[in-house]
Amino acid sequence: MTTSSSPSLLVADDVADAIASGRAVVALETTIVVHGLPTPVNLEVAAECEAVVRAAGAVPATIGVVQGVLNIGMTPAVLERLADPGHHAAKLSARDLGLAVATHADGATTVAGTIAAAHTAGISVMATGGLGGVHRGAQVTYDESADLTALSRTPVLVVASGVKSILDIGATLERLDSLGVAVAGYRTSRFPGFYRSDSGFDLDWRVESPEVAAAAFAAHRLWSRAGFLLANPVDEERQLDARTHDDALSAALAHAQNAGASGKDVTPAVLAEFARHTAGASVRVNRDLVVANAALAARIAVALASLGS
Ligand code: PSU
Ligand code: MN
Repeated sequence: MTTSSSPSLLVADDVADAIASGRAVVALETTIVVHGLPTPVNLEVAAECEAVVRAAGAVPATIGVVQGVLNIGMTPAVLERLADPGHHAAKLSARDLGLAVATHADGATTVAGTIAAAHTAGISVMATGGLGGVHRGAQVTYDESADLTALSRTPVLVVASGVKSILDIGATLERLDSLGVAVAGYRTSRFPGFYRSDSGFDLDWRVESPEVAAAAFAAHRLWSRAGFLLANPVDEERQLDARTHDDALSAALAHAQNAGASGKDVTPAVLAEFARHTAGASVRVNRDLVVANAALAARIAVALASLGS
């Protein structure tokens, strides 16, 4: 059951109730489901994320645009329809939401699109796999994910396994610094590398518990309008081994370039080739880290709710 708050917005009843009573809610994105993971793993991961969020005592709010209506919380049937390749759902960053609504489009939200919608609805925690960032060669292409600028103006805590290893990680960390986004490692002093638990870059801050992460975010919000990136590394035993990772990375980057991928097609093209090159091993790691991030985000949302924040 869902309640229509306006003709272009549909907030699921359980999400609306939780927000109204100050209980924990975790926003989940849909780009990872529609454009990031292959079928049928994509829908399985989405269901697992919702399940681990509920198990931790929070309410999941999966966000996307369905026939021009921004859905905050959606049923598995609606998500399945959105993910159906026949529907050609668009990839929606924050700037695309108004256009998708006005043109009655179907679209999956990126981290940028998801936090814009979540914040407006009163949700302040989200989980994803890897945040978007500065692409390699951005000095020439200017390809820097709008996830970074969205985080710079949206006070939402995002749990991610760092940024995707296909990116220029050092440049991305510099941009997060310039943009005023708080960054901390969860039980690590090293920035995670998505498929690998350690990207090789140091972090200034680490937190050891969901309670401290929640307290840090609550304090951060007192004087900053920027977001907060909590970097949660994939389990070391579950990461992709270094050799497989590095081989797949060069192959995937070369493939995307030869295929002429540009703009919003770059990330999906590289991830798909990564999966092909590793015979699905990268998909298993991606699945593990996304589900772990959803579980951690839920514990932080619960801690934040108990702070009355
Ligand atoms: N995490 C994943 N897989 C993904 C993404 C995140 O494990 O596909 C998506 C998120 O929606 C993120 C987007 O916002 O990739 C970044 O896309 P781009 O580089 O085009 O900004
Ligand atoms: Mn881009």
